[in-house]
Amino acid sequence: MLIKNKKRSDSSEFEVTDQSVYLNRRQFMQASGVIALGIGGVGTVAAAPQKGNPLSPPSSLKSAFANIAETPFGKVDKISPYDVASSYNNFYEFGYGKSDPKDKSSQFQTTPWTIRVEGEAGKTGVFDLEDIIKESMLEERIYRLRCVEAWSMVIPWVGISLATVLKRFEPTSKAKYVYFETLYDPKQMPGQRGGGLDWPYREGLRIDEAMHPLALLAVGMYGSILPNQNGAPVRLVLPWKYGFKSIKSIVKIRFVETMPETTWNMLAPNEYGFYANVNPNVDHPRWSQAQERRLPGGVLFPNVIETKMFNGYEEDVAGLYSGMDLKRNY
Ligand SMILES: Nc1nc2c(c(=O)[nH]1)N[C@H]1C(S)=C(S)[C@@H](COP(=O)(O)O)O[C@H]1N2
Ligand SMILES: [Mo]
Repeated sequence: MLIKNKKRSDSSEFEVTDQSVYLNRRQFMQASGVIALGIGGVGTVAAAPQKGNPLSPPSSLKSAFANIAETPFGKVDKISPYDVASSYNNFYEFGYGKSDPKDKSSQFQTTPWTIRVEGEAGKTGVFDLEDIIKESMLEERIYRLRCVEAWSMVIPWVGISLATVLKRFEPTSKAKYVYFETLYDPKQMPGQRGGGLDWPYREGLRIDEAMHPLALLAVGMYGSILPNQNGAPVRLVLPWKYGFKSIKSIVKIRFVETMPETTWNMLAPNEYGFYANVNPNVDHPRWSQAQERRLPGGVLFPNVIETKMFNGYEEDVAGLYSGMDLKRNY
């Protein structure tokens, strides 16, 4: 992961319109009593597209996306415009440039989609993503996303608590970790036709991290389904960890007893740890992690801010790591 100064992010072409549309819509719905505040509050949304997201859910998911519960997560942050979140991406399966994922993923097939569940669990097998989604109400969570490359965004995700989904598979007492895998399909994913990363992309979490209430299994953003470049149709979102832990386009979940191999850790263990918790006090060997560029930013307004411990979620997640040396377990 090299830091590239892409012109795309340094221009004023990222308009603030989406942001104001988003907030106005929300304020309007709150004022009119259509959506309630607080956990369990339910937004009834007439029809996609919503909030700057031009995509519509497939007909089988229309009702799921029409009933997205609002949550108190992230009300303080200014949401990044949809155009930025869906055009400045890391998804190496579609190329290494920031605009490659958007440019090269338009034909990516995401329906039907199944997830294979394996390992230390009572219920294993192949599950339809649609069935997984339909068993729970979708909720919205506005989270900060901090890439290890020192840029960040604020994204309103739509999904289901990861714990809720994992518990349905009834992990056994031997399930100390959870391993995730992205689709391997070089025909559809041009980046997989070459080297670079050891495909498929792999990630993993300690089971208590995976069960933490902040961990989200996301199937949408900005009120509708995920664009392909953001990891359609299903991905992790772990806001206290560097972005690379939030694995996209998941096809496999395996409950395991020992710490699994993960893509970036295998590639460069001295640069990317298994934990990868956002930590301004532990620099990457090649750059500082003390600050970040909050996108969108330009030449005149680089929008550099201080990076916070655990990306600002310290109160929520510090307990997961009590007694651990975070300089060693980076
Ligand atoms: N399968 C897969 N998942 C991935 C990546 C990837 O290259 N392949 N990139 C990661 C990185 S480095 C980041 S910062 C986030 C970016 O998510 P976004 O494009 O939705 O902002 O996805 C993560 N998940
Ligand atoms: Mo990243």
